[in-house]
Amino acid sequence: MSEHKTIDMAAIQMLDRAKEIGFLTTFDRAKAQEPRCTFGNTGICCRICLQGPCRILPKKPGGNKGICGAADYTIVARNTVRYIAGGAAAHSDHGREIAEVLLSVAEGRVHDYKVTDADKLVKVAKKIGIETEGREVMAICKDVATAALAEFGRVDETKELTWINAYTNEERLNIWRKTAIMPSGINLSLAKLLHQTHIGVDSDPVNIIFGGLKAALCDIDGQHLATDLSDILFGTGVPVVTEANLGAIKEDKVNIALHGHNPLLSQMVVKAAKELQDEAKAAGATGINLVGICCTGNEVLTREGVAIATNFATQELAIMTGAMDAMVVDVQCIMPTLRSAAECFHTKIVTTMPIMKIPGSYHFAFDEHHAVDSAKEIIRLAIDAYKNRDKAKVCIPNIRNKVVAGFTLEAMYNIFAKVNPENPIRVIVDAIEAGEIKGVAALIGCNNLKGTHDHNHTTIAKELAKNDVLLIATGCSAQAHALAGMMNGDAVKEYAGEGLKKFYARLNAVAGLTEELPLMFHMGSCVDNSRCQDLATALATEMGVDYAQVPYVVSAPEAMSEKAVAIGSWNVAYGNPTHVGVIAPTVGSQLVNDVVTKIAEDVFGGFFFWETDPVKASERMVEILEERNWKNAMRK
Ligand code: SF4
Ligand code: MSK
Repeated sequence: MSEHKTIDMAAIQMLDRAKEIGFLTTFDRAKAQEPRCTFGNTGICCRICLQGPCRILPKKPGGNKGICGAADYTIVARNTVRYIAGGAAAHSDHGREIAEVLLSVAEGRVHDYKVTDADKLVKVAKKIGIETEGREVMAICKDVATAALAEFGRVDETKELTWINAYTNEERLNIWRKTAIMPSGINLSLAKLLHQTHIGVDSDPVNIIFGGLKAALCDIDGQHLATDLSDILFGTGVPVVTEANLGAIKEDKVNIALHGHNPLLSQMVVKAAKELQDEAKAAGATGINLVGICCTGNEVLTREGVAIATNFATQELAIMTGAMDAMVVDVQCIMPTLRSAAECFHTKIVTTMPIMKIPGSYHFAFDEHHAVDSAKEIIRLAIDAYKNRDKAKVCIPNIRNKVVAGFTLEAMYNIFAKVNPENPIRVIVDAIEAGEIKGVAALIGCNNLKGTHDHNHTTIAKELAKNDVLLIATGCSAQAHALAGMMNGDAVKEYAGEGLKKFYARLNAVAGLTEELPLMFHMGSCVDNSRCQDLATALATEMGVDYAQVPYVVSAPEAMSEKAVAIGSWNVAYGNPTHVGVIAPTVGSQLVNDVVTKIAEDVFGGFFFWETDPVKASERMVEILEERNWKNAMRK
């Protein structure tokens, strides 16, 4: 029985199928890891040098420190910030790749890409201080791409990162300057953090954590430029209506899943699929059907309306349908076992990035000069695979839910502007001031099989909505809500409190959309957490208060990846209370745990809290929203 593993009925069907055919999924592997090692689980296992692993063994003489003398607080702090370094490297490298392509566009070196949203280009250029008046689009484009690339290699520590400097309120920047966490260059800060945490360097846990926060600010910088430049290249999303869950895979079509994070090639697959529909028909299918998994899925959902197949924990199960002809993966959150799952069927796994290969899969190296050609080759591979599909093995759960998504901040403002054309963000602030909604919660992050798949995500969303909290969502959290049928207007009727219902009714009356607004605004992929923070910045600015007084909370109900640690950390540095629904590996040191859950609030106004029970976590989030000090601060 698979019920306790996931709340997703389609996944339950596919887990039973996997069992029938003897394929061991991530759910089986998670079980095999129990019981967990207490040292690793609490963060007091150090493997930073070859003398290790060292564990903290307080009862043994000499065992209360590592061989080099590192205490529990040093080990826990180092382990934690190395997660941040990994996450920030992943997000910012994603941003750098987009910037490289944008520069190639500006210099006329590529033909498959172009500036799709010139308004966004000008908006970003103005924001980061690039002259736009009377200039050619391509000249502005070159300056923006060059400014983005300069974020990585800057070594002059008297300079500051351009993006966070431009998109963050001055008061907050001053807090970062005072605490010496304002970064100058992304590569420099990440290299310094790895240096700082090498054996025999920093043993001061607070200093190590502050080094980690500097890296976390590199993470949001890389995310923000990734979002901005992707919008410039591929367009800024507008509301779309589509569907989610494994029922979005179509028996009569050539099915291709787009999975990972970087939209550079997947956007080209979307383009090429439109052109090659006839080839699919010639092979006996009725056409090509694209579906998304993880954040590449969110990118093509937001801009192209591509349906969501599933999220992180259940990616292998998309193959268990027997109807997935190809899965195209780029970087991050891709399970190496996809290839073994594919071996049970006819599915082709296609890797596309030089740093991400899976033995035995097909590799089409991404090349910006021939991206559409590669995309076409990939689609033809899928069409060939379709011809070999064993119809007897096809078993697609008949579960799909309506999804209304595509809510970039610009798209949200377009709707709010129908109520308040001069000042769209006032629409949320008015609702908060009137007590109609208690505030805003950003539901973000991954799946973590230490709990039941998607249970924390969906329970927290329902509880907060019931308490009149306006919800925004990104990443696999957004996908969890979509899979569960909560990302549409019916969910507002079913789960929202009276205040939130009134708020939505007012917007629906003027929005002019074909569908009612959903229970949560899907703001995009993991890097699009930058859009969520821009919303928080707009609220702080409009309310005339510091971030730490805004009724805004963040929750990563099933956090898993290093990137999630980085995102949570910059949220805390911004002053945002941040819930994590798994126990973090900081608990092995009371000191470090107190720093991130208590002392952080004194310094930044933001803090972490760990709560695995989603109902208790929601209650705490509602309390936090009610405790936020915006009323007093606004009166001053
Ligand atoms: Fe052990 Fe110190 Fe090496 Fe860590 S750095 S593995 S605590 S000797
Ligand atoms: S994909 S980082 S599991 S959200 Fe962005 Fe999902 Fe987390 Fe990956």
